[in-house]
Amino acid sequence: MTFLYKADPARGAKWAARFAQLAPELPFRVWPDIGDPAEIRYLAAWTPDDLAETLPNLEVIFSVGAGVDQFDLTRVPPHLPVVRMIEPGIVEGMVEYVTEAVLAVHRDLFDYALQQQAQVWKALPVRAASGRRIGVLGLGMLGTAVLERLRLFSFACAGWSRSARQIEGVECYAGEASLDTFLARTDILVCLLPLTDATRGLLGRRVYAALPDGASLVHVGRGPQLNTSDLLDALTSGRLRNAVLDVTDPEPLPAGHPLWTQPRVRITPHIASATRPDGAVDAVLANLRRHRAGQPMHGQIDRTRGY
Ligand code: NDP
Ligand code: OXD
Repeated sequence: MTFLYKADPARGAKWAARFAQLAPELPFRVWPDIGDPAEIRYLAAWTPDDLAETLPNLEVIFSVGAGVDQFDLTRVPPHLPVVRMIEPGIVEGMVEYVTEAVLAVHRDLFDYALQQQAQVWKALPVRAASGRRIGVLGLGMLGTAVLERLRLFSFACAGWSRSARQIEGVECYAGEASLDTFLARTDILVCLLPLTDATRGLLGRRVYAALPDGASLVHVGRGPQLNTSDLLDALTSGRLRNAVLDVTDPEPLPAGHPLWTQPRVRITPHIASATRPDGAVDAVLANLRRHRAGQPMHGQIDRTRGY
């Protein structure tokens, strides 16, 4: 019975050390050194490629990330549970990133960066946080944690999800029919949706048109949710004021892409948050204990929903 890891090898070495410490009885291998394929019961991967089809005794596949959209689920036999990563490091990193981005927009740091380039010393009016409306697309593990932190600054917080949610201090909207109402009350829109057929291209003309004039975007979901040419149009026309993009389509964003030189766009290379190896191994081992006890694992995805 072996655990196979197939993702970044440097992180793999850290997983191996934690496994050796906490589960020495479970042999741990890093792809491509897979040993006897029949021995592999558990796989953790960013992209499993053909492994789910070719390992005869595989019982569970773990994603090393919070999302599973990078998996080709048509190549994962239907009986295999697919489990995404739920561990505290991902949440902490995302809360830090989005809080900084929202505060940067709120406190006009894009404007001050432009003023600095032009050597202009000019104070802009300060708006109270309670008068700034934050809207988060996606009220899952990450969207909820981000809103819980943003509420502490007294921002007017709202969120949108597929099914109805209740979060203290957050105006919750659910379903397609409420999207325009949610957008119309949002000054800073944060995207924390998983990539599915329903969310691909969602951040496009229709969303930008429904936001108030001069709204800003913080995109930390997945690149293909963003319609880049609609975003460029919205920024050029002034409909959207600023965009903070941690994810783009394609990734990496190629040199010469027009987004690189937009004065009101800030780009980071998909680093908003990352799984931390120790937390990841702890989460995986806890799930293996649940799996062996016949209990549901935390983060098992629903393939019909795609997340
Ligand atoms: P969850 O699965 O916990 O939450 C997803 C949320 O999105 C849920 O509230 C869900 O609604 C909502 N949702 C899904 N589809 C729709 C839809 N069609 N319409 C409305 N709401 C929808 O995910 P996480 O919070 O853990 O992560 C979200 C995403 O963040 C990940 O999938 C990944 O793409 C991205 N991510 C980005 C990182 C980065 O570094 N940039 C790092 C980690 C994650 P409901 O509550 O009804 O199910
Ligand atoms: C993730 C990511 O899904 O890194 O964890 O984007």
